[in-house]
Amino acid sequence: MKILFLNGPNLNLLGQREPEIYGRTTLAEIEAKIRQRAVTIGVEVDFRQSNLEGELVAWIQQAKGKFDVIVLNAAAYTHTSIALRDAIVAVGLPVIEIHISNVHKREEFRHKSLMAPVCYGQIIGFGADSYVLALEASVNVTAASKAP
Ligand code: CA2
Repeated sequence: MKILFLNGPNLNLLGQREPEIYGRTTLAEIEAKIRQRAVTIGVEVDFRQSNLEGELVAWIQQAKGKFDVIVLNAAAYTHTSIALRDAIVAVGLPVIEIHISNVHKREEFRHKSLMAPVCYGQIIGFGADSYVLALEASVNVTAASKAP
């Protein structure tokens, strides 16, 4: 089983600024934790970040036939990107939307996700653990879709 983790704009800055919102863990540290846990549960992971909408769209499109589940923190594109939403629909893979912060406790413009209606589910507000919870959830998503 292969899981693709995609991270959107500015998430490369994690751990460096706004620790009261996003914590002190860097994206590299999150990736290391995910890779460690993936070995334990016996799944393969790829972990990527881009500040470019088009690159994220391309990665979602290319995931078909290569990955079983996509875990997506689209960052600010969550609230704006019809292109990412269309790519999720086109790829036809289960996508788990995740956020580090609880977007519903924050500014109103973060309450709306254009991704949510086309995603399998959401994991929001658990800090860096949102990634670990999504990894665990990914295994169950595939298991459920293979059930008789
Ligand atoms: O809580 C999340 O995971 C978000 O996806 C993070 C996005 C934000 O636009 C979403 O509304 C919620 C922002 C990612 C930028 O991260 C930074 C980290 C450190 C310093 C500045 C930005």
